[in-house]
Amino acid sequence: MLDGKKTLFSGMQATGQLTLGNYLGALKNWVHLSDEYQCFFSVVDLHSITVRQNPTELRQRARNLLALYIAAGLDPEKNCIYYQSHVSGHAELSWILSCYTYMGELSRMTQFKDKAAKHADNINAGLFTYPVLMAADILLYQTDVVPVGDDQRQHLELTRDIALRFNHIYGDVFTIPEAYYGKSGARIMSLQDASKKMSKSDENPNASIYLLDAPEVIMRKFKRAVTDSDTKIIYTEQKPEIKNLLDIYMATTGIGEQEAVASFEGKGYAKLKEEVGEAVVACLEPIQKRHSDLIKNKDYLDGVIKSNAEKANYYAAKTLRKVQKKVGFPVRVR
Ligand code: ATP
Ligand code: LTN
Repeated sequence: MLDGKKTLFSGMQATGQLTLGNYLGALKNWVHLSDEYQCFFSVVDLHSITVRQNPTELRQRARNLLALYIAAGLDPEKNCIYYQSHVSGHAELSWILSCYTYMGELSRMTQFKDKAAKHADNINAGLFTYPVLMAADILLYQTDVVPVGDDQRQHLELTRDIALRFNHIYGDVFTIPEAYYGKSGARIMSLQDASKKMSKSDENPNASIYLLDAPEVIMRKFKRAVTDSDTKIIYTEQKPEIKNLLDIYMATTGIGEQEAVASFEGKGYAKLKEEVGEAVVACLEPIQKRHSDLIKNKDYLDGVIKSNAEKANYYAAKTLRKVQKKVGFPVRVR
């Protein structure tokens, strides 16, 4: 609880460019939640280096991502929008929590198993302890709610287990966070293979719409989107490609299912793709405009980064001091 509001924490990695799936499935919901909660939205760059990164690209992507948070509608005066690496408490708490997390628990994490298989040449210890760092992110701010996708469910359960274990030993130190899964139906699928989710790490750039794609690129990607060989535009699980296009149309225009399907009656797939493309372009245009203004306004963005990191550090230090005292570290002489 901060200033009479519950606390919310979430973060995204700056690996790859943000997709329409990330926006409709996460970022857009964050904007809605940001009025109700005291929010911390982090660009989790410490997590990113569990996979090898090009330093210049990582720095640039992280700045783009932070600017996108703001461009999408998160007010940096009301929400704490910051780089994880600017708050050393994340790494410090992560170390302490790792001493309260079992190898067996971490070995069961499916994301670790998946990523280890995908990056067989770099199964580093950070990849293994990734969920502990995530627990530290959340617990550092005494977070009440964490909006996450389904794939993070297991990590959130582990965070709760670690917090409960710590509290059991030392008393009431951490708030026990709840997951917030949002409404279903916002899962956007790949434009090239509707059985896979649209993902920023997809190797085929035509599979994903990136938030900063130019309008003509967006139109072209929709034109090339894979569909079935039928012609009927109906909303059904049996036609996953058409369903996905309609889902995107509904999510970007706010039009309901019946009205959307009715508006495409008698029209062909080409027209559907064109109209969905136009809807996405219109939805992203104001975000892209704000993003471009922010990136150009270096002083403003740097100011936001600095002041928000200070704010995050203030709250993080409070929790960290409490934890350090509980585990028996010497008190600092002022
Ligand atoms: P990666 O490919 O690096 O795993 P990703 O694009 O799958 O990345 P994440 O960084 O895992 O995205 O997720 C960031 C947030 O976006 C999460 O809350 C996740 O649930 C949401 N998200 C990601 N992809 C989609 C999608 N296709 N539809 C809806 N929500 C999504
Ligand atoms: N692991 C998450 C990103 C993430 C996160 C967090 C999300 C890191 N720390 C804390 C919520 C709360 C991901 O890859 N989507």
